[in-house]
Amino acid sequence: MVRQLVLVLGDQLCTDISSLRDLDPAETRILMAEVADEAAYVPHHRKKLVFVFSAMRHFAAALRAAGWQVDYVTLDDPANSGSLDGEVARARDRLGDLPLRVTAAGEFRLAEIMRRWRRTTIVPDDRFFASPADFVHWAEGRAQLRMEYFYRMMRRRTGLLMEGDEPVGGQWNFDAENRKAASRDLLMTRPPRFPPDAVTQQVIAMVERAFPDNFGDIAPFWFAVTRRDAETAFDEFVANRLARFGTFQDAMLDGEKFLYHAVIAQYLNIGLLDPRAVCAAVDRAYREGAVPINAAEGFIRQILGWREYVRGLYWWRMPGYATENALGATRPLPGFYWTAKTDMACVAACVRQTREEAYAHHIQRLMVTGNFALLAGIDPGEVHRWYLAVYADAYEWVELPNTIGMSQFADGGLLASKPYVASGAYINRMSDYCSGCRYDVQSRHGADACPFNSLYWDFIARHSERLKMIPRMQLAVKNWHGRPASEQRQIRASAQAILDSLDTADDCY
Ligand code: FAD
Ligand code: DLZ
Ligand code: SF4
Repeated sequence: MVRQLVLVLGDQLCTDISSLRDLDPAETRILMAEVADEAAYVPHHRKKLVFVFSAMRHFAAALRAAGWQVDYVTLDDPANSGSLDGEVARARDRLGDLPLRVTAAGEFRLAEIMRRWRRTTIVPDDRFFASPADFVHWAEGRAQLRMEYFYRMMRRRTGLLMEGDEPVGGQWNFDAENRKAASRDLLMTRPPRFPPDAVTQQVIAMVERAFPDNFGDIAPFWFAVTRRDAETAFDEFVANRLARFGTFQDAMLDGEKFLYHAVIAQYLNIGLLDPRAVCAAVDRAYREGAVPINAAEGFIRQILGWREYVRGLYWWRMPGYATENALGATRPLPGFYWTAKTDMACVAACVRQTREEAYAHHIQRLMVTGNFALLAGIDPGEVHRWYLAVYADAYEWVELPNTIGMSQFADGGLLASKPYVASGAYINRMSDYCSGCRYDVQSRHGADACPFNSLYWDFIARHSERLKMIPRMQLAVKNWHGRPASEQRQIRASAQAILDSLDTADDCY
């Protein structure tokens, strides 16, 4: 006899999810539902929609094969109510007024909806190394939060890359070795591709019908949609690309979308990969001598450090965090974030690849599209909704702190010790975009000057009162004030021309 209903959300696709643990399949009915509300709270990239729905359908099949009874509601089911509220109510109408269990939602928005559900037990999501309460315990009372100290605490707690109480390799962080630019003669493997099976093809047809106007290419669709394939993708990364992950972590090459990155965040964030297993495998690869310490440490820091840190910060600071705007930025997001129609070769390349793959690596997000938005004073809420929509790995708990905190400095420095702003010189050093650009990366003003240059100095000038209080920005502020007034005027006039054109042009300037 069925005694309880368990709702499994689209980003909870693992059989040891806390809501199912210790339950008897004979007494449990699992509910999974593709609903319009979740598909449309931001205009998700179409590849992301195919990925989530196909992974959900494959997971439902895996649950059934393991003996569970699953009610699965497709998006195009005529009876579909369009919301998780509605689907829980419909399931209770069908099955009787059963008690509901669900693992806590990853996003504040949905957690608030779920809090209102009757006869519902919300079980903590323990797929993370630290709980939200662990983070608050660590953070509260600290004058300043820094990821590095949280990360060291997590290394000690997990024993990852530790020798007793000491970090392996004698230091905690090898970031200084991880800033090499890539060159064209580097050989790297691409992430493995998984051709769409019949289930995925059905989902593709459905998403094409239901979301004809959403941003993003569906084809070629090559993401893994099962745990087994996601594990194959991760194993390939460890075998072929991890060793150089650290060294070239910050590099960008035109046309090379993935470099030595893992391309696994989309799998981790919906449950197809387990962060503990991923970190353990990388720790092992280092101890077996297969990869150097700067690669293993750099990688584990991203997952054990950054990923956990931003989640803790999110739950600690929500709901207010979503609307923070410390720099008072109000300009609308330029149309070229959707069309890629801009002469800035770096921005165009990052937006194009985002449209093609629902993927850009960290430095493209942070130092190209994010950097431009910050320099140009784009409304951080608009920037946030763009990042949440366009990446296959985007969920608010991880995207929001990265955007509001790390990228846009909209929290006033809670997450980042300084704004991540840079002129064209940084992009030129770390990439080959500038050689194919119509702008001159060496010029600071004039019609052909790289927009990142004039906007960078204009940003420093606009915010100099605030920036001079930040030790790592003081040199830039001093540099600006040391420039001749005539040059300052020319730079600011160039910046203003760019900003004016952003306000008036629809898709380019
Ligand atoms: P790799 O570079 O190979 O890194 C390995 C793993 O480390 C990633 O898969 C990811 O799980 C983790 N990781 C790395 N950096 C971060 C970080 N800063 N925060 C949290 N986890 C990290 N990541 C998301 O998972 N979802 C998002 O919505 C998201 N939005 C972002 C928005 C902005 C503005 C910025 C600057 C970064 C964002 N990130 C986000 C972090 C990071 O860019 C992506 O995790 C990474 O690019 C995913 O690609 P990958 O799997 O190849 O990562
Ligand atoms: C991202 C997503 C999408 C696009 N669609 C669904 C859906 O139809 N049904 C569902 O259960 N989950 C979906 N998800 C994942 C949810 O948005 C995610 O569970 C919440 O954002 C909480 O993290
Ligand atoms: Fe980007 Fe400026 Fe280089 Fe052009 S010159 S690619 S706009 S950094």
